[in-house]
Amino acid sequence: MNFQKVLDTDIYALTDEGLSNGRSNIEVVDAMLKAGIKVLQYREKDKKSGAMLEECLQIRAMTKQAGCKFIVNDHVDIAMLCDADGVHVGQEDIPVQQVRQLVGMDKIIGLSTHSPEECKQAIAAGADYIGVGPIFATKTKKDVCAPVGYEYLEYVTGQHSIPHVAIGGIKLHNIQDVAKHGARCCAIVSEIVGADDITATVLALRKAMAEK
Ligand code: 3NM
Repeated sequence: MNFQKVLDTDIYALTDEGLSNGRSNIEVVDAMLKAGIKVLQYREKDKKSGAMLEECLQIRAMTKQAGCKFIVNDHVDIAMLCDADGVHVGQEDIPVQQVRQLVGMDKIIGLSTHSPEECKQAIAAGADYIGVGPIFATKTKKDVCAPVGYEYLEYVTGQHSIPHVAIGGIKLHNIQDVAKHGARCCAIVSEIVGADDITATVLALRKAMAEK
């Protein structure tokens, strides 16, 4: 698989039912797919594994039909059971090499990184792409480090060819600036799942990026 192609899209959408204004993940994903989202991550921190698996099986079927890559956050077992395209892990989760032992070469492994050191380690460990953030302050992720601003993003885009996705506090009002600083793909939670009109918001985000 050409993993660069995986992130060859403008918007990487993530779920968060708690921020979805009373809508279910399934409703939100349906709207995201109607807006043409091509990479989607299932990210839920407070649900039981059984409920997550059930949702992921449903989302897998929906994303497959829409030609959208499906990545599961943290849960390697759920990613494998629902035949997701990949799994995304954080610095304190199961290390990339061990995730690779479990999922093999055919699945995408993404790793969150927050510094040049973590970027280099991610490449050495064989991550297929990295998260670069938080670009701005965000309340969506608990215990996240201070914003890395554009400095770290520019380091990654300038020094490395690993596929990367900018994340953290990216909104309609700043996405164009993030793109101007080199991000080719932006990962977004609250601005999309919390929007009244999810489809219109995705289209507006996409337009802002394209007009950089
Ligand atoms: N990871 P929002 S920041 C899931 O920096 C996540 O690794 C981050 O949510 C990182 O778009 C973040 O609502 C939350 O700010 C992004």
